Amino acid sequence: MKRIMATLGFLAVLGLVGLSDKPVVGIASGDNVESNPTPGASVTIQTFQFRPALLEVKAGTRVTWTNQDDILHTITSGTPESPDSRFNGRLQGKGSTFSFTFTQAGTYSYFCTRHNSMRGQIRVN
Ligand SMILES: [Cu+2]
Repeated sequence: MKRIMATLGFLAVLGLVGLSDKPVVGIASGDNVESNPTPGASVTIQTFQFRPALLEVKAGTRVTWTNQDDILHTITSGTPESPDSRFNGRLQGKGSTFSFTFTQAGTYSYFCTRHNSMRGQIRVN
């Protein structure tokens, strides 16, 4: 029983530390204490396609795109019809990367400005 109380106290302290800083999604509940604070996910660009075209992540995830093509692609937020300038990465050639951290839930569309048929989405839960 003492051990349980100590654990609860420890979690309470963690909660206070989390609140003293800017609010962080996922710290409100003790259930998330063990989770990785900066989880990552990746999208590969290959033969003019984003893979996966739809990626689902939790809020706070840093997504990294890696270009496997030998030409320039961009990671531009929005759609060709209505870019929203949330992010805009340029991947010059093979091996270059771009990262963006999604902090708010929602569905984020992006595309390549050089090849408008290249489109992808990040769904943040
Ligand atoms: Cu492209």
